[in-house]
Amino acid sequence: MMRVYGAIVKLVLTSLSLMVVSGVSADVYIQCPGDLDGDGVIDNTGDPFHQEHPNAVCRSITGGDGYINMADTTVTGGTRGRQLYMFGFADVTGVAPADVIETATTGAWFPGPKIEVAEGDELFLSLTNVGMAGRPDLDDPHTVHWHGYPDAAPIFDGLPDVSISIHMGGTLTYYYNANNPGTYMYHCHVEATEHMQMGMLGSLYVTAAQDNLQDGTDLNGFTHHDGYSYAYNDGDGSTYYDVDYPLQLASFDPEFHDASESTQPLPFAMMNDTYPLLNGRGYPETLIPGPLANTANGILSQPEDALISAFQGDKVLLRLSNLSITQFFTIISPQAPMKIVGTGAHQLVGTNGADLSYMTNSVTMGGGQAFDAIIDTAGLDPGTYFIYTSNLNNLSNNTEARGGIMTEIRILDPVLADLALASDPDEAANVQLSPNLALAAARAALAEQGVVIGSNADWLAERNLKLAERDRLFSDRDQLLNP
Ligand SMILES: [Cu+2]
Repeated sequence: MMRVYGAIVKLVLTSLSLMVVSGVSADVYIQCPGDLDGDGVIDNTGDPFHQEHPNAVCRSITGGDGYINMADTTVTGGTRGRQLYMFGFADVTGVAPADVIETATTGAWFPGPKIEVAEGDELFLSLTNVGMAGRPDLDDPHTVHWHGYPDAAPIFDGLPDVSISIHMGGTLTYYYNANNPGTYMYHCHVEATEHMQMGMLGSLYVTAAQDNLQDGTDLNGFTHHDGYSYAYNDGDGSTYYDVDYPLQLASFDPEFHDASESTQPLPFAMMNDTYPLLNGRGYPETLIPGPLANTANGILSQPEDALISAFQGDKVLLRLSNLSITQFFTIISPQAPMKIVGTGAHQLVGTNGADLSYMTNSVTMGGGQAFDAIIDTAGLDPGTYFIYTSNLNNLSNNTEARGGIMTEIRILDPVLADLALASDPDEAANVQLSPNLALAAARAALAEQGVVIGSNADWLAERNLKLAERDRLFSDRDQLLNP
């Protein structure tokens, strides 16, 4: 224990000294054991710092501002709906330190980068505050707070009143031991009502150590095999899943965002969230696979779709969370019942070991609540099923009806899906391409054509590349569904 605290103190002191330096140059300084060039990627596991932290995992994110589009295209008449100014996080893991500020300025995402770590990992999560270029009068700091996480060290808990917050140009590497599996969420805790309404939210989960048992291990009659995953260390395979999806609920008030962009008094008391969102999108954009580019600067600011695909027979784990600061939401799945196996990052088991999981078609979530819901598709025919909110006013994109919190579960015939995948062996890798890597690839492709990112014209070219990539993912997905 002392060793751990010693390491924490050392990290904090080094971070503080680096924060002072970072104001001087455009570089950012992050800490990642075995990362030799400062981009947040482990280069050398033989490095002495890494040998001290063999289970180290590194992520590098930024806090700042940016733009997002809502889904009300009928109202706006365009390909994207109403554009909103926002605050948010972005992933810069793999970006060279000298390029972080430029990459992430007005480059915020919503929701923030999904953070997934395995039980036993030590996460070195670096947060750089790139400032808010759209609001040069603001000098707000940012933090990362792991909501509901039971044992974050107070110094890394992100409450600005009692710990460190990160000012513009500064970087702090947060340090966490991932020792409690479950579904969490994270957000900025600085002026929380404002910064959360503006978009500083993200999904966070810790996968269970039970995933790494030896092949053939008996779990009270359930046989574990390599590649099996569980929501919790259940001891009996009852939280087994084949595929998991985050479904993060949130909502935006367009008048609040517009007031923020135009430096007007913020209407806290009149807050009225009329854009209900699932992974940062209203229906039907929840179904568009891959990241979406915004209309302000072409940045892929909406990284996460909410389309749920599974082969018939799969068990699908939905990691449901609500980070709305104004509303409860009820999610229903009328045709495909859900088994709730956990809430608040705790498996539903009594102190005497009794199974407290339950079957339901409906989950109601207050702000800050998370649920782990498993849908068993074994009894469902291949086809499309719907998940949506029963709060009818939340089935809209502001004034446009037929939107809001709704998505689809597409259950594929395993035989047909295998055929489609076999015809394109790169398919799996392409679908996994992260927004961050897609952006880097787009930049590299443009650089080869002699186009330097920076001017508006170049952004348009880059955006077109991204849209082409999105269309390609779209057609691949269609082919998979209708081979
Ligand atoms: Cu903030």
